[in-house]
Amino acid sequence: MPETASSPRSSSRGPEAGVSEKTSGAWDGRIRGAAAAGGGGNAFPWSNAMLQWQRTGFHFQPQKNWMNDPNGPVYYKGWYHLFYQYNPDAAVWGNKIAWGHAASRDLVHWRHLPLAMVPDHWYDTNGVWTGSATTLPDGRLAMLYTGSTNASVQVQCLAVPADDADPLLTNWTKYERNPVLYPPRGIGPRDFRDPTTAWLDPSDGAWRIVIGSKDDHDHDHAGIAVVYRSRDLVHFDLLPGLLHRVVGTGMWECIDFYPVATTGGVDMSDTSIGTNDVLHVIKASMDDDRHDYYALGRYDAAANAWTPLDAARDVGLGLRYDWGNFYASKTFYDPAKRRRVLWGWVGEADSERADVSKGWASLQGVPRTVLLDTKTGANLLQWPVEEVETLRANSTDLSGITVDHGSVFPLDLRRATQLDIEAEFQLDRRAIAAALDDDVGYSCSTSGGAAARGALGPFGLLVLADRRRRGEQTAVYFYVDGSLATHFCQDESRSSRANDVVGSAVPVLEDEATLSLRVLVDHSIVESFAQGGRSTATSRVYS
Ligand code: DQQ
Repeated sequence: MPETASSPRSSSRGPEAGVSEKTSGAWDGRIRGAAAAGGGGNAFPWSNAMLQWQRTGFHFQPQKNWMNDPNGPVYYKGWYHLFYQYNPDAAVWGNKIAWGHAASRDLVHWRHLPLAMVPDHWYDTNGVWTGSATTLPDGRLAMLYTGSTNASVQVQCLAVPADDADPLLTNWTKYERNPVLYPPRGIGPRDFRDPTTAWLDPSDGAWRIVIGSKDDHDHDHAGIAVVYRSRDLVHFDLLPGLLHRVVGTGMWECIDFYPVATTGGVDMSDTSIGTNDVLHVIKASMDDDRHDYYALGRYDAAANAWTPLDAARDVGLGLRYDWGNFYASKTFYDPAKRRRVLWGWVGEADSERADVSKGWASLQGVPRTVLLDTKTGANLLQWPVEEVETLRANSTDLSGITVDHGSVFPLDLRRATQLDIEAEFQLDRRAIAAALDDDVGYSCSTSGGAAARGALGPFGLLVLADRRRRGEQTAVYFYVDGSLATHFCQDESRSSRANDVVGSAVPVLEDEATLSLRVLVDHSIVESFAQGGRSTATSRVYS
């Protein structure tokens, strides 16, 4: 870690950076870090100046108040649009949730725009909830979203831009005959929300959408995904059966469903492309544990069914987008750069009182490019969109650093509050042998975090580290256990109110000689990507 961010609350605070004192094992690695210039310009009049430093530079956040899920991300006439769940009145979630709106040319610099939709009809008076954008064959847009009605029934509604010629999509018109979909028989009126982007099924040229719910008829607490067919996004027919169902997972919010190329190509135009050379991802946001789980599988459109590649890693049982704070995410296809881009909501880990005090709550993670990892064939790769690299204002390269068992390597670099760090670690052969002799299994969450020592781990980086403030630090590290499984973890216990150690095992192939990390630090967020994006962890940090 070449530089570290520290709180500007005290200008005398001396930042420190380095490999953890608790680090064990030996590695020889290269570290490259760049201080990001960032968006800056935080002109909002703070209700609490002491908390101002927590505002981010390059992670999206509204100018004030509460935000949650990303909604309807889309590229339109040269602009990226991000809509989001927003409370215009307070820094807490409320029953008058509207759609905030911002637009960008590059996914990094954002222009805040007027609210796109507010709760102003009986069918969404309790909230204009989450929805998705669909680009029609002629280039126009349609937005499907969930309305929470005056009786708190969840219904699906349609809206379109008031002026298709406006690239900023400033005004939206709700369909006059909303809602277009009511909860079907057998589904709870409050368990039917968050329609996906629609795709055209090649077999009949009609649209399909997925909506999440839960099914507790057999007391098995199953999460489910239902599919509707429509010719006009106004009239919908429920398809027989379920796209998928997983016992024990509860309500599925914010389902995402999209193809990834098995050939490694990036041009995954949309879900309409058919099933050759693709796998399909189902992502569900689990209301029970508030994490985003995904699984890879095969989609049989004719049978209206999706089957996981690996039943042991079905939706909700195995893979997560992020092992930290990341929820209600949504992807969109970017036709300008022929890539799929993921947004995810990063909530606060502090108290509601602190949020009210600082006058805002929540961030979005950096937009991430999503691809199938064709080397493993078993997971996705997530990586910050390339535009993030344009923020690198200056950089420092360090290489050939050797850190022995238990040592710390302080990186005496300039102070910065925004960092983009890339680090590579090469393991020492003797340490590998010692790990085999010495070690047993490991779990990020239960094995003692960065404070525990094994033969080959933890080793990694300390960010937002300040030795003078009682060891304030966030450890981003690897741990190789006795079966040589590699774990990627982020220890929040000395920096965040959440007090967790988050992470998971990360696949490392036999021919891979190095372990790699990319860590984005942006004032009060640490967002980390391990081994090229096979695993990620996002933490909110409050020193
Ligand atoms: N947030 C929205 C819902 C969604 C939930 C309401 C997920 O549509 O299910 O703000 O965070």
